[in-house]
Amino acid sequence: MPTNRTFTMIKPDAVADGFTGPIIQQIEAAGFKILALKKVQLNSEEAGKFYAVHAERPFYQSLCDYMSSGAIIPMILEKENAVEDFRKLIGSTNPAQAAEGTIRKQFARSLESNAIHGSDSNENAAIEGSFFFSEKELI
Ligand code: IDP
Ligand code: MG
Repeated sequence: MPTNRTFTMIKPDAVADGFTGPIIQQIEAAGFKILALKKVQLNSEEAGKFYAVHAERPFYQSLCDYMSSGAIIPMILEKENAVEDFRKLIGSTNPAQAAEGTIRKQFARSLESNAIHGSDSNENAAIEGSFFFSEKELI
């Protein structure tokens, strides 16, 4: 994936809470173009694969249960400096510490149920994007 792309998922809490529309509105208003988007539900094994990098962390099992508990909206986004700018838009992992106006501050329930994912590097954006989408699905 080129360096002007990032990968995101609206997580089960935010989808269930009816925040899909407001979150996508803020993503587009911030200048990101949606190249690919779908609604899916992972099973716990798939969630475990996606978060394999966190397998040794104490919250791993709970994170996999949460991420497979309901629908998610994965997307591939395009913008100059996409990875860094998107991490700024979503805010800190813990919504209690996220800056005012960030997506996590506005829409997240908790540290675990924090509304949205954003890739942390160009390399991970490519890996995570290809977990959900093939090149021909990017328009
Ligand atoms: P990030 O999503 O901001 O990159 P990571 O450290 O990569 O944060 O953690 C991945 C996800 O795992 C977080 O978005 C959150 O859903 C969950 N998580 C992170 N730290 C904790 C924790 O201490 N307790 C419970 N869940 C956590
Ligand atoms: Mg992360």
